[in-house]
Amino acid sequence: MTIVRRLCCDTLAGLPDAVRRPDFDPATIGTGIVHLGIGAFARAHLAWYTQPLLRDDPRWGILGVSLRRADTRDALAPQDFLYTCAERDDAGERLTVIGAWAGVLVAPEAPGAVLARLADPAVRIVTLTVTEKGYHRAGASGGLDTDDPAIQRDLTAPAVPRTAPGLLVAALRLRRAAGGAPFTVLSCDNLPENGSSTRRVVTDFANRLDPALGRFVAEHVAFPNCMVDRIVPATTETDRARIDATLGAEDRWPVVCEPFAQWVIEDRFPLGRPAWELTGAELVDDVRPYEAMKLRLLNGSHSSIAYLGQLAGWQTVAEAIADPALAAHIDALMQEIASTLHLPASVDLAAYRRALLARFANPALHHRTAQIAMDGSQKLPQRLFAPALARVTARRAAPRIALGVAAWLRFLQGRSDDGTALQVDDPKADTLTRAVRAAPDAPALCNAIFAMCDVVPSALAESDSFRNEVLTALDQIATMGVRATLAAMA
Ligand code: CS2
Repeated sequence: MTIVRRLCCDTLAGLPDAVRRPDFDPATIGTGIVHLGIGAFARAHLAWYTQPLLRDDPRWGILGVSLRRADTRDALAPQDFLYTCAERDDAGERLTVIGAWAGVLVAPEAPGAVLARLADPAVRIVTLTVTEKGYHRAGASGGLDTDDPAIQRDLTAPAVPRTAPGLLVAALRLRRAAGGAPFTVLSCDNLPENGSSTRRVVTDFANRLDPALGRFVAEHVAFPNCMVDRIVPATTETDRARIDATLGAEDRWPVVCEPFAQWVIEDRFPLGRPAWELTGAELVDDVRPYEAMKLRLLNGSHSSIAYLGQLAGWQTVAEAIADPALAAHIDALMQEIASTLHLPASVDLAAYRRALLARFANPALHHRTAQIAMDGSQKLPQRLFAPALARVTARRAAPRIALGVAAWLRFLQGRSDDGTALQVDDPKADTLTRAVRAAPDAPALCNAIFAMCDVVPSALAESDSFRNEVLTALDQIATMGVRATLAAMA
């Protein structure tokens, strides 16, 4: 019988020399940050930026909180919360063992323990990656969705919350009652003005419970905006097996990502922050221009590739972008979107676009189009509808954005170009699917989805020119399929 060594503090010293590892004892770090939603992205981004600072300042260790499942805690606890971050491209793979996590709690199992940690004055920042839907916003730019059953539940049982807004408010209430300073809330999700959006839902939630608490949140809690970027596809069994072979030890929960990473943060942390500028983060006064650039160019392209790819049968982003007509379309899409951005002179937009095309082509990442296609109703407002509206307002055509939107509508119909069934995974899946089924033809489909003003801004829905561009694209995809449509546009 072979005895497999498991990655943990005891086996760390025996790993191959090429594997980078913490230069501090992971067992001794404190908890200065609590992170809500410990998915692959935070493990490859927040932790990767924070780890190199922990030797000099071990107070900034991170406590992870899962809002739903126990799988991350169950995999990481026997590993002393260590795991491998594998940065991959065609030049190879660089492994770093991350030891920045002080532990992982599972909120549904132990809401009291999570609140107790959030109330601890040593915790100075709460970071979040709970995905777009985890904020429970009413529509793209709106406040808290009080019709959402999860929010209604938390409002009636605020001491044992399950949602991110509910947890933040319960914790802030405890800190206020104890006379302590509130933590800073740092959203690391791909929302427009992610800090301000979080502030809005948290303040709304607090106001509903107690207007004095609402005022406290509005006046005393900092919600800096930030732009996060790193492509981190879901880890596969093949990734795990390859990483185990290199480590010579078993790691049940590694993350795989590209070498590139970017983090632009507004420097508003009343209780202090780790010296993230030393590990490559850019601290700025106003993050909005960077955020719009990233959400529209990277994520807007990603969503377009995802829906076109799902229809055309391209399973991964790299496979899709290897098609010259798709690559030409994405390049043209980025040019169309670029005119909607207002960037500081220091940003070289042409270089940014070129770099994106190279990042999408990374052959070592298996970033599934199906993964990116999830939650379109939550993603498209900031990725495609916002730049489309900016084009329409400037009286300019937006055929490339319209093609991405048409691909989404077609995707919602649930069949690829060769008839394969497609899975619509979206918090609004029921409403979307019902609207699609009830629509007898393409104009009716477009009308039904454009009438959802919590998804499509009404000013855009009212634009005949944009609607016609989407209908033209829908017609082309329906008659020729995605590959021929792209070829005809190239
Ligand atoms: C992707 C993002 O899944 C998605 O919707 O577009 O996760 C993307 O990979 C990251 O935002 C890159 O920073």
